[in-house]
Amino acid sequence: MKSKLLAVPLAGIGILALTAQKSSDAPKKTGKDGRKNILMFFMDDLGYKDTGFTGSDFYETPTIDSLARNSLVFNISYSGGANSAPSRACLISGTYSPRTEVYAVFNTTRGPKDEMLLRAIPNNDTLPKRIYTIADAMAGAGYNTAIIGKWHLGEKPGYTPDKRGFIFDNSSPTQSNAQFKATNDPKAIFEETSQTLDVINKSVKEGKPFFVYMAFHAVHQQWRAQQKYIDYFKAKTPGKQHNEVVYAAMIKHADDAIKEVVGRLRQLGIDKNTVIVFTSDNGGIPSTSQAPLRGFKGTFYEGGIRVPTFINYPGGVVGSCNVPIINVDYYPTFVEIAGAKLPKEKILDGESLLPIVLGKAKTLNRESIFWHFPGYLDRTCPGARDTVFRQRPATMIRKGDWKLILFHEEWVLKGGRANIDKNHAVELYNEKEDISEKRDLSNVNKAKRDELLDDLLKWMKDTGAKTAVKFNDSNRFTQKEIAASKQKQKDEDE
Ligand SMILES: [Ca+2]
Repeated sequence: MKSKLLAVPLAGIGILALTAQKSSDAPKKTGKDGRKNILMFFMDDLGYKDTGFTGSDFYETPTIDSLARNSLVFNISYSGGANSAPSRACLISGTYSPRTEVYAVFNTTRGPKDEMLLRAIPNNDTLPKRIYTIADAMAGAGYNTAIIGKWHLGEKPGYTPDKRGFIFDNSSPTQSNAQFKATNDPKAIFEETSQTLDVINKSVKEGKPFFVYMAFHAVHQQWRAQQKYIDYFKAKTPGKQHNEVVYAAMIKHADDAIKEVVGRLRQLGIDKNTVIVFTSDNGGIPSTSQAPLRGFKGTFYEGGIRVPTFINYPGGVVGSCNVPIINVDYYPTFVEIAGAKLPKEKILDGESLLPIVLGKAKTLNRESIFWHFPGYLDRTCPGARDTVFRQRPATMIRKGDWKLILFHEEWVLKGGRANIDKNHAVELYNEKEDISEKRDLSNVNKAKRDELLDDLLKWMKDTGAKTAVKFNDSNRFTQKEIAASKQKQKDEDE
């Protein structure tokens, strides 16, 4: 992790950097080779309902809303995981969780171990080195690649962004309260803005297109905001749904940052040649209502994984789209925009959104999208299925309007498919008619249940998705582990 803008020496990133360097030998203004720049605003914990364009009645996001009005808004947009690291692993790898085995923040055994009915599958806390990242692909295509902000996919040597395809590594750990007191810069929003502008300016000077991944630390806890905005929202009439003053102020700061960056694109004359993507890493937290969505960050109900999203493609489609998308789709989308080539063995689980964005297609070719979480996530929340965990081991499929959740405990311990009518191993929802996921239809529409279950089991087999396993004498938790697991967990970054 680097605290200042740093051009990584070519030797440090090997062949990819050499390729990138070579393609820019002839100086040209950014984007003048006909390829679009890509600027991704990636929020942390911003829930689906937390922007103006998705319906907040208190938070203010005028710049984001204005961009959204001139963009293609994806109404059914999902994060790849229900919290930070697994979701980011999907985004950066372009693959589903079974292929990265990044399932959790910290570990897959969070919470009281004597409440866990299965032994969870171990977690990768770094993105495996074999993965050719989205930044590798974009750098290989001659783009300036930059990360600003939160990485969360490994800080060990060899795993930092500068070794994973990002030519400019401005990533940094979570911003502390102490730093805010010293700088009055909430969650380092404005420092990150300045770093983003530096990379954009540098790319224009170098004549290279850029892929800038601006991964805000905002709007994650701990909430910070400048006093003037706190005062402003204190004086504002609370909404019926939202009324969190400091959170509102912090969101407004993020909106200001985006205003500054977008303004710079216009000043530099590259706004018509820059694709802007806005989204979040996971759903919101319980302090900020996501109604009518069920659940919050950490759960695989809609409140945990549905995120506000738009793609602003100059000359592309303006409006909204109800095709379900997921963050593994950005990798192939960006690769197509860049005309990048991938290694033959590279697997991508997503599908390029570009045909939809350009108005050449109304739908995608794939039928379904998937999530896999073979672990336990502590601290239950409103809407969760469970009174102890936010999430127990599960695998999910969304196909058309339908979503099926397979719960591994009931599946493994209560007779699996043979006992499916009685063991509560699956829940089935029609998201179009029941966005709040109140009516489990698994025993009402058995044909649909079986269809989705067939597809889900096939996907698990195809991707090698591991299921949490039954305890036996050798894999039981020790009394010491069980005691340790009951210590109160502090509110740590995830
Ligand atoms: Ca997050």
